[in-house]
Amino acid sequence: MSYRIPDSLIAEENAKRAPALEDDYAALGRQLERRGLDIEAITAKVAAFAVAVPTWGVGTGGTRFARFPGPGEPRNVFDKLEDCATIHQLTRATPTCSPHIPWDKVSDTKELGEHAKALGVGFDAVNSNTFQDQPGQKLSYKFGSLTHATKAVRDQAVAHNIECIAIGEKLGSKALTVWIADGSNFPGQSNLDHVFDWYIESLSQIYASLPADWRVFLEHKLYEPAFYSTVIADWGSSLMAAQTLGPKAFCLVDLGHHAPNVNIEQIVARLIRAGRLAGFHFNDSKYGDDDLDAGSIDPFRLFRVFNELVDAAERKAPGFDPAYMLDQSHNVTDPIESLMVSAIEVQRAYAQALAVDRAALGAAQDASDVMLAHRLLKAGFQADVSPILAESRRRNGGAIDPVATYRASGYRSRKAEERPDTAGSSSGIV
Ligand code: RM4
Ligand code: MN
Ligand code: MN
Repeated sequence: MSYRIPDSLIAEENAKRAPALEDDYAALGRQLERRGLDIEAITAKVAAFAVAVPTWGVGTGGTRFARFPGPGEPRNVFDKLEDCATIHQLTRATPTCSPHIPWDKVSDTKELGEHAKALGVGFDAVNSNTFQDQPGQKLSYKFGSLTHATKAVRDQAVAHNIECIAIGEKLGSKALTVWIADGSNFPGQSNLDHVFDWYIESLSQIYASLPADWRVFLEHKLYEPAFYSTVIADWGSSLMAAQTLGPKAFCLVDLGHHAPNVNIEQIVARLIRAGRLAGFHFNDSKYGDDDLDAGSIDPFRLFRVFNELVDAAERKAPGFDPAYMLDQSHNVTDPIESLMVSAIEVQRAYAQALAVDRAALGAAQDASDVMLAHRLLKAGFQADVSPILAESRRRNGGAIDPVATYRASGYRSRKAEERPDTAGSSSGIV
């Protein structure tokens, strides 16, 4: 039987921290009340908020230069799900995980579903992978996949996506996320117009295979691995494709997939307006698609994104139902710690956005009172909502301090004993 953190340890750890939390929560409640905000209403919303974890995130990631795996790396998707379950056990913020096929492909999908069920985790969107060649694969994706100039390669990539849907159906997923690396490295390498036609042609076939209650998430990315042009490089291309495909196609925003300084929150606002926001892959970045931990570099940007989301939820924007997921690479930290902290940072941005006095903000905007509007928005960002996050975890049965509790449990060293064979691990993005 593999090690799980006992609930009694969480209770013991929480008992140590409860008096300070109660103090801080009461003080924050009074502070918010002076601004006309009800702490209990915010806590209830935060407690109901969930963000999915990517199965590939629990393995140590790396760069094109090296990967430095830590002890007790998950060796396969069964181990990965255990780690995902631990993240949820402590944070109560990550009830689902998002599989990547074929990285997580197993011979018996039913067994995988049962394993997840026993661990208390569900499945979020399934991610297809046509950006690598797999051992024994018939045709190569070196020059593209869904938009390859050769029809047989496009057909192979379409078939892979349809297989992902079939696997996802068995696991209880309701969405397919498609990110392709297709693009070009040299001007003249490909016809910028034809590749879009092929994208639509291939995606239409995938779309036709979607079960009635499924959605397809189109993920755009500016560059990398193609360095001159990428077929679905931006939200404009993504939206054109989604609108051409039909009502089950939505545009996914990965925070790392934009040019530096782009106003991502405005992109989010536009996609909400079009009724086509699929959701997010949260991470942070400094230079490009750095896949750094969500909220570690620019928490204010994360807050600004959530400001749009809370605004949309409050005005009941039609079709607004975003899926939240983390998508990042942990090169120098324990992935479990990184994912727990990142999930909390995403919740923090949400709580801060809920701590904006929206009626006052609207009035200041209507009166063109620039400084007041800015200060009202900033008041949400500047509120230290940590007690709300801790209290919502505690109420849901999680840890007041997930990282401290995780370290106290010795989970990682237990896994190092249980999972001796790390040499062949394929987890983590390299
Ligand atoms: C890509 C993109 C996809 C993810 C892969 C691993 O840059 O973000 O969502 O599946 O990385
Ligand atoms: Mn992504
Ligand atoms: Mn990415």
